[in-house]
Amino acid sequence: MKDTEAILGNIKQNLIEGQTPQLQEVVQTALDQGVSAEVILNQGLIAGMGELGQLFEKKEAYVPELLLAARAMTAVMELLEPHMVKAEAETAKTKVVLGTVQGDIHNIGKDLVGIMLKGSGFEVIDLGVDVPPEKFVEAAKDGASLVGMSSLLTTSLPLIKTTIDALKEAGLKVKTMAGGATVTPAFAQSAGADGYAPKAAAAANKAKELLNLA
Ligand code: B1M
Repeated sequence: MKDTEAILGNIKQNLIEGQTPQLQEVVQTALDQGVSAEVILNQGLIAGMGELGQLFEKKEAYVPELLLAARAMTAVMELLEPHMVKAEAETAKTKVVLGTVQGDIHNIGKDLVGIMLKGSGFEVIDLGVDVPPEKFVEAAKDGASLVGMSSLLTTSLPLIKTTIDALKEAGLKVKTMAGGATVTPAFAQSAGADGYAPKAAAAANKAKELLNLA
């Protein structure tokens, strides 16, 4: 237990310092010692990102540090992904279009949602970041059952509604789901989203619920 706490502290520290090789090493050690990918992710990496976000707010960390941390996190997510992916037959071939809305380049939460959706067996079409509404619409036309939108900025929040409106105007009968640090359940509802999820794992469950696959 003490060892796990120490290792999680080490993970947080290396993430905050943006030390990619060291972070990869300590995450691999944690996995080898039997610490679950979920604990590493939630109590190590996401907790570390949260602390870094607070330092950024207090002007004790700056954009370059955030970028280094994001790069380190993306690198170790590759190590964690195989431990998080457990395909489930009932969702196979159900297509989900996913992206971070226009004006927003934060990708980590969206990538995690993608990993969890794939882990639940969905086929994920990841459009990346800064995705304009028309790109969501184009991708959704190709047989998607659900469109997932991520937003981390107050300034990009309105683009969730714009995107949902564009999907409706195109006559697409897809379900929609929104999430990300600035999205609240009330906002998601007011934007016309069919669903909201606070976390990546919850997003996979919500997707199944919305599509009656749960
Ligand atoms: Co930015 N940033 N950032 N940033 N950044 C935040 C979001 C901020 C809260 C920091 C702060 O001030 N405390 C703040 C936003 C404030 C606001 O608008 N209310 C902010 C700001 C202001 C900015 C800039 C404007 C800074 C500047 O340039 N002056 C700028 C904007 C750039 C742009 O997008 N146009 C900017 C830039 C950046 C970097 C590029 C440097 C970097 C991102 C790099 C990258 O993604 N590759 C960055 C980072 C790293 C952060 C913080 C520190 C961490 C974000 C993160 O990855 N979190 C962030 C502070 C914070 O969040 N505490 C911050 C970890 C991730 C796992 O969490 O994405 O929330 P999150 O995802 C969660 C859930 O929200 C959920 O699942 C995930 C986990 O389970 N979820 C979904 C996410 N998407 C979902 C979708 C779903 C369902 C659930 O359904 C579809």
